[in-house]
Amino acid sequence: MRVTTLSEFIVERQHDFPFASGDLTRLLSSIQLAAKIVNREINRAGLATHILGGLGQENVQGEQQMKLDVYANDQFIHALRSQQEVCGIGSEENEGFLGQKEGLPASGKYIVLMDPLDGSSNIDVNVSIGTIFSIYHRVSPVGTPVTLEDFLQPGSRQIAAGYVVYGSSTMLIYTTGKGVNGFTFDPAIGSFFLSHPNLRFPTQGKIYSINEGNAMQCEPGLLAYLNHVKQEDAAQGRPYAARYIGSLVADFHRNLLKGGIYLYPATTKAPKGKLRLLYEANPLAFIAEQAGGLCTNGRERIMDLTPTALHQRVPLFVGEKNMVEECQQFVGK
Ligand code: P6P
Repeated sequence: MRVTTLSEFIVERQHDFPFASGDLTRLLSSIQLAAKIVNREINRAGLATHILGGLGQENVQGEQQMKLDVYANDQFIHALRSQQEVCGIGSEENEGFLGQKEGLPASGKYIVLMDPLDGSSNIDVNVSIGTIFSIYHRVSPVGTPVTLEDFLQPGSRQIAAGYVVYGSSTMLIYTTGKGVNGFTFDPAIGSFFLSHPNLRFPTQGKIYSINEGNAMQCEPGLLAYLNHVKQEDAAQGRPYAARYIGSLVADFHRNLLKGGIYLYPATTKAPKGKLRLLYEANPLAFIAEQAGGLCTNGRERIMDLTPTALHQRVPLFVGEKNMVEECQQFVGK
């Protein structure tokens, strides 16, 4: 029997949204198209020197903007705008949200938050990178200009979230609140195929992912946890394995498939953590919980937090349920 394509899967599952008139289907399909286009450029990046290396300018985060960052941002914005379902976009690459001034229709029912190319500093060393996206119904009336309030919704109100990991193969993983499904891209056919149906964390993970170079800047409880995971205890599967790629989507994806926890705690240099609540923590939290895992900021459930700013940072503890609960015994006290 032929394997289901992502396009077929999206249409098959649209009955999960009894009131949707196919608009979420069209929205997800536009994300799929942009992912294919970005994937092609990433694969050519080694050859297409015009697209490698920095633009010599900084993005709103003050980070060196790689040309592929800008290219990916443009492609996702263009694809989302063309479907006319989205009234607003918040992106890591744009200081303010995009709305009707940028050609998005006030008639759109959805807003999208995205990190179009996370981990882009890894591009020129050929390490896997990713796109992360998060979708909400707007809260302001359809037909009116999109507002900041539409973007500052708690993660628990997401209607869909996903990521693309551009690695040895390119995969798109997403949830609409009915489980997590993974699709692998076949470049020979130009389609994503359902390769990882109903993804769930393995029951007891053994991998921990953290930049241990920051350990001396973290709270004592975290140092105690990092000591704990290194202690020999065969019954509990310790010492755990340290795995850290430095590319959030790649680290998260490996931990989802193999069983692990990803930690980016508050440090003295980054007192609110480094990662972004709206377009990194919340979408990964939605996926993690749908896959049987947990996601906190060390104290509270990430998806319960009410955002106050588009680019706000949070500490991130995300992964297999038992590992996050074990870590919580040490941190956040
Ligand atoms: P550090 C990449 O810049 C990123 O945003 C994530 O993809 C990654 O997990 C993290 O930062 C790495 O940060 O401080 O360990 O280099």
